[in-house]
Amino acid sequence: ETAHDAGALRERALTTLVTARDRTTLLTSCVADPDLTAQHSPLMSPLVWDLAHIGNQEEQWLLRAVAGQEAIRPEIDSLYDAFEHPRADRPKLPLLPPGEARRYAAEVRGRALDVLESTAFDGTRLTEAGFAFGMIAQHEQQHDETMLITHQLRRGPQALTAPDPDPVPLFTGPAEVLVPGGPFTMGTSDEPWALDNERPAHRREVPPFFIDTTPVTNGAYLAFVEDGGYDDPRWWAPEGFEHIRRHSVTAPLFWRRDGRQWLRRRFGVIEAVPPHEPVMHVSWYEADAYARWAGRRLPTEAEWEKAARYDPAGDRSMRYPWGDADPAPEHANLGQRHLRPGPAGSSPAGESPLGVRQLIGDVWEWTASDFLPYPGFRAFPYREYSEVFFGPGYKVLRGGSFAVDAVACRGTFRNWDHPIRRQIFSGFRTARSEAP
Ligand code: AVJ
Ligand code: FE
Repeated sequence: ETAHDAGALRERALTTLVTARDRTTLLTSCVADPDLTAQHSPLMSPLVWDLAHIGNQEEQWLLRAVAGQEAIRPEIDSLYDAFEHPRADRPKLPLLPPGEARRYAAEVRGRALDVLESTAFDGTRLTEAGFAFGMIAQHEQQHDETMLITHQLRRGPQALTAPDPDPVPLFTGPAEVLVPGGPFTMGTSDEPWALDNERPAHRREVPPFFIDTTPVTNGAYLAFVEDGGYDDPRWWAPEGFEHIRRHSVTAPLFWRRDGRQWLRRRFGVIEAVPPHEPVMHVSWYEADAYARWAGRRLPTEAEWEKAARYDPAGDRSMRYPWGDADPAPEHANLGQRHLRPGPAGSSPAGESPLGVRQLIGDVWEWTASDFLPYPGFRAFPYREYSEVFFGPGYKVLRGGSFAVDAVACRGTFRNWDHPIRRQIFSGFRTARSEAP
């Protein structure tokens, strides 16, 4: 690489690390310290665990793996190993208290910025194009989204505020678009900070299909609820129906019926469910059931990516629906600029060549697919990022939510979770095969 490239990469790495830390600081200072150590939900870690885990991962990868430094506090590694302690057990661990966790993360960061200054970006696979720095910035942003989920689950008064997305005219475009059949390139081999599960690029044959122009809205989902959708086993995968019965699930998480109105709790504030906003906090089972009720189905992961990346004019896959440019605010609702998705039809500048909207940002979108490796997959740099999760226990989500930062979001980015999960910022859109 030329000195210019290295300088630009170093600048980008610095900016993304600083952006992530500013967000982490906001999420861990907008409530009092006792709220950082509290268990707000057995589904989540105490916020102070995420904070020190962010620092510990940064120490392991940037200080130890890249720079060969000795551990600062080797005794804490196992406390912050996500595989050693389930989330529900973490409040009982001898965690670093908030002040110590902040000091630890700050010390690691200070050293990491020194490492960034002195590391060449063309050495090992870990440092090539600044990968380790990009991976750590993405890791911190992913935990920032996790912490935002914890804030949503937290009881008590509002701690976070943000302006609402701009209002948009009611979307009156076509409800679905046809994606032509044929092969396209899925995944990537040349996106420098793409994670292991997005690699390598490979050709996929995708038969023609229709996909919703926008995510499914609260209003559309409410019709399913009011039609008795949660009481009718015809719409549900059997294990999904059993799950909603056992746990008395009758509507999206955080929704409550109040007479003839539906209310929801959103970051400590009760509001009427907004009909034109994408539905959120539904499980894969709920998304799958809605789609069947509507006479449709969830898109496969390959269909989703083709809708998001395929440019018929150039017969190629782009980085994002709008092209190859990094996301700007007009393209997508990302980065916790707002604390909710935009109404259906938002961000016209971000639409795909085929006219599909809001593929990136707003809500994560469940796909029909299990989380599986692409042909030629190689775990990098550690098996526990992706490989140990491959299999039928996890469904793939695509596109990112309003809570995802641009550094951790692209047309190839893959997220995954158990099909019962719904505390995440999850929505969906539906598809159907073109009639033969
Ligand atoms: C990709 C969002 C499923 O949060 O479990 C964070 C990301 N991996 N630390 C998760 C991750 C290790 C991961 N997800
Ligand atoms: Fe992590």
